[in-house]
Amino acid sequence: MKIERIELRRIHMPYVRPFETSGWRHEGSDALIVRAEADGATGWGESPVSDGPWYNEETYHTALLMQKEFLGPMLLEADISDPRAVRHTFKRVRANRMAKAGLEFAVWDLCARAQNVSLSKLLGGTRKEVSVGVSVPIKASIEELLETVEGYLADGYKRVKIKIKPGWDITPTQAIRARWPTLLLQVDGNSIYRLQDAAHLQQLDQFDLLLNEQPLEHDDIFDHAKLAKLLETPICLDESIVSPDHARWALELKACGVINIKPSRIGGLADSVDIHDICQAAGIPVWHGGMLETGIGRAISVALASLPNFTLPGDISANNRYFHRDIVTNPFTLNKNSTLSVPDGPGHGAQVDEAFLEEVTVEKVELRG
Ligand code: OSB
Ligand code: MG
Repeated sequence: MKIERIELRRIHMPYVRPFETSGWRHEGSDALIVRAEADGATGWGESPVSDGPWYNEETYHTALLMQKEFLGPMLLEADISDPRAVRHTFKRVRANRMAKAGLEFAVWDLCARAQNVSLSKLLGGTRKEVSVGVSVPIKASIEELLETVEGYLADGYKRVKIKIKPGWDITPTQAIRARWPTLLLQVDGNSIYRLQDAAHLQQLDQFDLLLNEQPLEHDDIFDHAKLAKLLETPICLDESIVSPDHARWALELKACGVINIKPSRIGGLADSVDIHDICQAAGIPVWHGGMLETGIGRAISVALASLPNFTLPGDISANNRYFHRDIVTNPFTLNKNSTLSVPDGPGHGAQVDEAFLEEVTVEKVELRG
């Protein structure tokens, strides 16, 4: 099968609330939305990039440029009957994984729809529901943090992650733990600490956390292995794991006890499934991270998280935790047991609201085979 047409859009869509981490603050989504067409079928993907290279090296400018000048033309040349082969089509291009992922997702969706199967099924998913939690940004005060967490618990979320940084780590964690002694709780520093901070991070061990996510450098595995020996709380790697090889290296070095899988960070679903399998064989649990995706990326996440070794709750909250109005007509809603239901219709299942997508589009590029 050959792709005949690719449409790339940069959108801007405000979040319900600003999202702040140790390194950046965002008021809304600046994702790239990908539409791919072949033989009368359409597939949708998303590159959850932003205005700056804060999480990884990509931005909406670089990702759109890579898609327009290199990746899109390569895809239009390729035979796309097997979505697992897209990574080989893109192999000559170094890094730029979010740019690759948005296109690869659209091909998976297109192929699943063409075969009339769900994306979950095509990926090897086994679950009908996936467990989810909520990622809580850095707040201006402990009072505001506790109020926010209370709101999410009232919504039905049963696992909370808080963003931390020096000066906003021990105190907020302690405050949440004091108020909710048995809550499933974890922290994420987004690469703000150094190995010399080990003694400081040891203070978090007293709060019975599920994991401590990516404390050290975005590209580090070596120092995380040293830190892991000094902490009781399992280290979870996010930023550092960008390929199956990185996962293998991290496991061999014992740099982490858990891996966060985000298919956009890894450059696509095929490599994400490989990382899932590597971890499963090693007895290491994985969970599905999030990049505050729109309804398109969210449906892709839910499909991937339906694979068996996703045994910890994902950062895949319901659409209304992110957007008052999303670009899909069938948003996910939270089930009573803190889960989202896995769609069983063809493709990833997100029904795109094309009129609203047009309204939030800032820039549009068309490529033809
Ligand atoms: O580090 O997990 C992260 C959002 C943007 C970039 C990086 C991260 C996050 C989150 C949000 O934690 C997770 C979500 O999508 O709800
Ligand atoms: Mg993270």
